[in-house]
Amino acid sequence: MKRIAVLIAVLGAAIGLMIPAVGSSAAQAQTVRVNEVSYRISLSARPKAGVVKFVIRNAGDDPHDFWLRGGGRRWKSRVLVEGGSASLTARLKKGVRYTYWCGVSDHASEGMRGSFVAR
Ligand SMILES: [Cu+2]
Repeated sequence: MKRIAVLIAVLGAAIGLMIPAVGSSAAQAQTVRVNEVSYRISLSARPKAGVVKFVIRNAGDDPHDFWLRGGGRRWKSRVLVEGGSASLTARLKKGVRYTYWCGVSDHASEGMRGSFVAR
């Protein structure tokens, strides 16, 4: 009988540990698709505050990468060849303006840049 009580206690603890994992930020992460063509970057949605997974796709003919900066932090993807993709995950702060751009050659000044405020 004592053994059963211990087993129930262990199971209870295990379930208790699992419940926060289900509701964690990973489960709530937004996915924002980033489409890059020469010379434009478009986001599928305006990113909200919290954990955001940017899925970047180079749909153009030239190499492109993706940089993101704001709130004292900076993220960058590797350079993607034509048809390439990558992802980066960032935790965005509410009310902070983030800027994004392609860092290859003069692509940013050609129009591959933008910004948003995380709400
Ligand atoms: Cu580019």
